[in-house]
Amino acid sequence: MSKKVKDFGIEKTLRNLGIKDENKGTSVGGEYFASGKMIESFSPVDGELISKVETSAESDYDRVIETAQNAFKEFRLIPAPKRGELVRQLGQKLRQYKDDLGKLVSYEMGKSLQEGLGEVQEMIDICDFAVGLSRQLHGFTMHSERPGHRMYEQYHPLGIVGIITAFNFPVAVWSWNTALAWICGNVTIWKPSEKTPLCAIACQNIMIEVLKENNLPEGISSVLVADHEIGQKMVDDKRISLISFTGSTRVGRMVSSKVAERFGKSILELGGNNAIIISKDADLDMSIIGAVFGAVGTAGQRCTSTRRLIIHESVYDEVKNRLVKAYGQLKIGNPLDENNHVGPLIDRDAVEQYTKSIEKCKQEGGNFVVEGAVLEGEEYASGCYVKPCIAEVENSYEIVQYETFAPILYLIKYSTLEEAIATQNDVPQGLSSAIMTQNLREAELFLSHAGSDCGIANVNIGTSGAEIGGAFGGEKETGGGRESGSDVWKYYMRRQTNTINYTAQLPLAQGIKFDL
Ligand code: UN1
Repeated sequence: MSKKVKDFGIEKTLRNLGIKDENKGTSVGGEYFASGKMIESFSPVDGELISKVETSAESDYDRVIETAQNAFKEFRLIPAPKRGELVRQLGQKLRQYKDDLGKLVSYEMGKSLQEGLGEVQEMIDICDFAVGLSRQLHGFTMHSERPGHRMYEQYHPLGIVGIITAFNFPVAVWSWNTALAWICGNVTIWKPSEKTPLCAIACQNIMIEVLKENNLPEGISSVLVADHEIGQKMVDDKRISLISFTGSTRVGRMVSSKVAERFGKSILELGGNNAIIISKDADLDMSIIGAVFGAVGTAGQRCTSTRRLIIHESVYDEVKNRLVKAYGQLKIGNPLDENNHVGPLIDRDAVEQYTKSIEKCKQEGGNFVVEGAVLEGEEYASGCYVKPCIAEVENSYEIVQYETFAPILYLIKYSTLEEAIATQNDVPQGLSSAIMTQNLREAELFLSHAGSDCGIANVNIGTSGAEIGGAFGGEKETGGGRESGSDVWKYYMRRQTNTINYTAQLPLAQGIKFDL
């Protein structure tokens, strides 16, 4: 750990969260084991080795599945509000560990400390949400067409829920899935990103405390720190009823077809290519803040990051000039230092993607009004720090159609709102979208059937920072899945329709006669 980062108390944080110098990456609850290869987690903040993790091998995999299957038999019989109590206790622990976990997220993943803490807050919020929900897993009742019959529907747990997550939200996405999966009576197996294994071990350690304090069976919460081959096994495994996958469209396409082939269920949260339309009637002060935070927050590595600004021609130059000015004031550096706005990218591969995308954009004719650069010097020794940049482009450029996970913001000019909406929709992805306007007609058109085709459409806020209470996810190549709030819990259960005859006759439906 570099001397400068040491001052931020990371060593104590690791100790508090139970991270050792060498960790085993498979856990079925209290016990950790592993017999796979060793991986190392380096911090993009200072390039230092944080700790090592022995990954799960194939032989570990079956043990995890079997333990989970056994745990499910017991767990499904615990009443839902009691399972909610378990999630309530997890929420309490997360409050207790918020500072440490937020700091670890920041140090291992590279997002700002504020955003790391915000991510843990999302975990707390989804726990609270799930606790209430544990008493509201309602089905409908309906009137039977036959006399003396009662019809209703109920929801049952699925079994094992497999959760495969990305590096960019290394803790929150686990909690969105687990909090709902658990109140619904499922057990979970988590395969986190290999880029952020320590965040996963920290979460599991917190959950282990809850399981132990409640004397609950191992296998309710399992973790597999493993490579993509184990991920592939999960996807192909009939014993896993639901796969919740967050990641690239390329991998998501494969997950989707493989899970469908075995008639499993999947929730896919894949790439985004999110735009803000800045109208002639926009409040420009708000628009600039929303656009800059959306584009450079988490160094442009959120699925919901703002990648495109579609700006009305009458305010285009003003918006452009103000953005250039705002970008000039951005402080880039150690994300644990709250004076900085932008931290590093996750690793050097991401830096290469950033550089390549800039080159490609230039080749296609992009005009950079804020140039990009890979930063050098002592503070940037990890090699992962880049300068957020802005280019004027056409929406049709190949690079603009593609999601680069980096702070590159594209500017596009429009003259009519219909044209702006068409441009906003004219990308393969459909996660988040926004319009900045004070004009009711424009706002409503944007939200209408003729408006945004995304899973999330906002008015006068940016594209990122969705609250957990809504359903989160998107359309088209974003995969169509929904996570976290609203009635998303239904994805984690199987629906059953029940008809009960309380008469001494057996009338058949549809008026059919069958007398013997
Ligand atoms: C993601 O990037 O995968 O809306 C999730 C947001 C966050 C979640 C992003 N609440 O930006």
